[in-house]
Amino acid sequence: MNQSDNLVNLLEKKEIVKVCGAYDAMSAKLVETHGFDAVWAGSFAISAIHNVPDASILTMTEFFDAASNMVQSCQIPIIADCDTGYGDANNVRHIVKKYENAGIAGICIEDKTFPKQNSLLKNGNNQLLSEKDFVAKILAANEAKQNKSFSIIARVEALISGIGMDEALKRAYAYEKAGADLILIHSKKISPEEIFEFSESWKGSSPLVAIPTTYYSVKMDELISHNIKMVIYANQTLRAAHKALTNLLTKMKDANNMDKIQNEMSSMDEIFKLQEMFDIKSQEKDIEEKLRKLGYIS
Ligand code: SPV
Ligand code: MG
Repeated sequence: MNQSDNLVNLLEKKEIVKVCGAYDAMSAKLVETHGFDAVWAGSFAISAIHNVPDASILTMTEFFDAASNMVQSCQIPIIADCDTGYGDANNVRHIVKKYENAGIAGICIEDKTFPKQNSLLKNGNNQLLSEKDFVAKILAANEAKQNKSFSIIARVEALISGIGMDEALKRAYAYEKAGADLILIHSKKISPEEIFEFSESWKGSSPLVAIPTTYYSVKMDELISHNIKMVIYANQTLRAAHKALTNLLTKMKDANNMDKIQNEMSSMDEIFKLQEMFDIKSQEKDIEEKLRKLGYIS
């Protein structure tokens, strides 16, 4: 079964699909080994590891490469955050083909203008694209996908831009009608109230997605009882990695030896295990055996 089908199955079977953000193949693998359902290849985290702003600075190619590397290292679905779709409906048509062919399970596009800025930036630019132009992107995405399971997530930024609940709902219905498979309703409030108000008003059939970064105290059972079908923990892994490195480097800089930092790092063996270094030996043996059978080794 391909990963698009897998993601659709998860949405059908699970009360809530738990997605965790990653920024490269290793962090994606760790997300998988810790039991999450899917990986979010987020633009904030991927921009951060290139040390550039999450402001449409990296190109589609760089985001695509990051998500593709995750596909190579994982068995669980990868959901690619494609910002505004890197252009207009023509660009979206192209990325759907490219991402679907690469084994990515689905893409998320948001209804802001290009270049976008991260939605959680204080005083950031959150100008909305017209509903019509975003609907055109969703229509193009739908036409381009080969497998109907490939998920098109339409991200509604009306609450982020401050334009209000009515506009958020109106747009969500329009995006569903145009063929969006899921609706991501984003908020930068510290309480989940506006997300719950949205989900209680929502009469559409597309599952709802939430990213509780600012309203992090929200409980899983509250999300479930408020009709949220997918939760994305978008950037915690990136922020934890940043903090761990900062702490370690602070200690290392003035240390006379490395005794005190040993407990702050994973062992070489743990990394060897993750990167399947131990398999190299058995693979070499296997090839040796085959070479012997072919008469190259006596
Ligand atoms: C991301 O993780 O890149 C997102 C979510 O798009 S947010 O940072 O909240 O905009
Ligand atoms: Mg993003």
